[in-house]
Amino acid sequence: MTSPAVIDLTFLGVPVRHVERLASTMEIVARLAASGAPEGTSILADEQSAGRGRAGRAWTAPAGTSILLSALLRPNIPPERLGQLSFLLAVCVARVVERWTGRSAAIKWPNDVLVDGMKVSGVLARVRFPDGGTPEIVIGIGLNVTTPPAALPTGAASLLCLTGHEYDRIAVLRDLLTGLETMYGAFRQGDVTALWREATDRLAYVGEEVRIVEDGRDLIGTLLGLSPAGALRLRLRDGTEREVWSGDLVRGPRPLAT
Ligand code: BT5
Repeated sequence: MTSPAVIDLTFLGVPVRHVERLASTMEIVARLAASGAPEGTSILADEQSAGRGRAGRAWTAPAGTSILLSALLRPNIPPERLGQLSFLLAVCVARVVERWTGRSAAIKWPNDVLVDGMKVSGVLARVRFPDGGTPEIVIGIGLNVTTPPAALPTGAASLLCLTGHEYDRIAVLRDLLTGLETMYGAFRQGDVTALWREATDRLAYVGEEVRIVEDGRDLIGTLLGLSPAGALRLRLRDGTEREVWSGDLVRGPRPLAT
């Protein structure tokens, strides 16, 4: 890891550390958390050599073209409310994408921000209960800002791809951090009704038949929405309703191409 520099940004009152290159911001913030770092500790990287998604997948981004951020939260809230957090993060990112591109941004369960079906951002929230009490959460946000189309995976887009404009990554990040602080204040106070309504309104593929894939098992149903606790609500083909907590959503009932 190159040594961290402080940039002119704070998150929850703590200066954001800026690192040119590291393995994964998730890993470094988790390590700082384990050594007692305060809430708000955050790292922005220009480049990751082992950027992570969920379930062992990779997050890839050419150097200096995207927001690669992790931050530490220690909310003193009951564990059953934590399931909402990744959607609330996605709402913050969706708002930023809309503000900077003028395009509508949707949330694909469980953690993608899409414009016209293309993935512009992915968010993560890794939760631990180190002392059995207050949760320790490392959030991760990858947002493609000035990534050229040819450098993106299939089905992905950046702010630049969406508008053709150049962007100041730090200005976009400043806007994102302000939104995250406001959202987190509401989340800590249990005052998320409006944010939750927005998460539900932004949910992609509502009313469509989708396939949820997890560990090779498929569940097909019509997407009904989100439960108040953060599960995906599906109506299965036999008419029963099911709440789903994890997996990958594939649009349409067809099997995945191999
Ligand atoms: C996610 O996982 O979408 C969460 C990604 C979180 C990344 C941030 S970057 C800062 C922090 N540090 C980390 O190491 N991670 C977090 P998932 O739903 O599993 O999606 C992963 C999939 O997204 C990959 O398998 C690719 O198909 C796709 N993908 C990879 N890089 C992408 C990119 N730059 N833009 C759009 N899609 C991408």
